[in-house]
Amino acid sequence: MKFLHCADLHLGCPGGAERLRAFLGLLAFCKQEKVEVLLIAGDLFESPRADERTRQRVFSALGEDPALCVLIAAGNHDPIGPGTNYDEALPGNVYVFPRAWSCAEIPAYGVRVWGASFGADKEPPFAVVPARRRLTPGLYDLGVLHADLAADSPYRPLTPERIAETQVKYLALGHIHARSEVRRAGGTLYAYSGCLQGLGFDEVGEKGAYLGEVTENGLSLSFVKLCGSMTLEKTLNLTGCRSLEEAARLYDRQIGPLPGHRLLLTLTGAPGFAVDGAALSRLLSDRAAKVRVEDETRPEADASTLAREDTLRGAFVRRMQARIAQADGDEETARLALRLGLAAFEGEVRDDAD
Ligand SMILES: [Mn+2]
Repeated sequence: MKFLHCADLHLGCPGGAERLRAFLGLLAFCKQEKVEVLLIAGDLFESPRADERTRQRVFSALGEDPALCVLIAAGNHDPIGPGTNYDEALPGNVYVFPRAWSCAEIPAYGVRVWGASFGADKEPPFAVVPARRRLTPGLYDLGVLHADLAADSPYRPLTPERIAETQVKYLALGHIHARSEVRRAGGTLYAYSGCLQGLGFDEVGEKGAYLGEVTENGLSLSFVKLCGSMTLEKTLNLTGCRSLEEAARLYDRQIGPLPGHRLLLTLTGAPGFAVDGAALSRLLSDRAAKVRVEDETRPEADASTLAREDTLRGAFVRRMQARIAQADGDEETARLALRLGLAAFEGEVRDDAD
């Protein structure tokens, strides 16, 4: 039995066409990989009642393959209740959990899925795990829940102890947009899949879903990337650079183009010019779909100060200064060697290496 765990799709938000594309891509992946159970751990929609067009699009896509069982544990953005996204006739293969922790059995796939929905934009911790009597024996227990592992959270705080009490084999969590590794509490594995498609600079890296497969050997889990664009964090050390243009050339040599993605570039080191982050992001604007530059550079150290250091670097600077003094016409080359050497010290040699 194959299942896919996703969460926090936030469909129906302004500028969310890319999110809808990622969602449709996820359903295409389910079809291609013959996924049987899709667990959506909340915040499928951005709001309790998304616009008509988005809702129709989403539910008709979810209902397209009747062999795919879709189980939704609604979140704080899209709680269940009168007048909400889920208060209407849904496709027959789509099930939305009530507010209380309960289960849906799918004997055809040998699985039983436990879950609970948000009934409002906040939820207290869920109280009890119901006893399992009168349940069909031999089914594999999964869980799906929108919850927060922070103890004082208003969004259904959850502890590892409570997770263990659910006694499910895998608990699919939603709410936190950065995915977690798979962790264990008692006999239960659990993870946040993270959101499916990042939109801003604060949602960094690959986004996707957890793919699970249950065989006679047990459960295997792997993360699959399903997002379109990503925010990619890169660092550029500008020590030795004398101008913005030189910094842009260094970027092209060390990092290169990132078409379609968002570039979050942190500048470090001690450049020999006044860094203007906004001007550099304009200069690099065609290297990525969006560029943001964070300036963490520090003023260039004065060579005469460095020369007084009782370190390997100090010795290097003293020797290079002597060379510059003797250069006789080719001073520029010797100065460049000094700058590159200092950059190398920052990258590979500790200041206290002596
Ligand atoms: Mn949420």
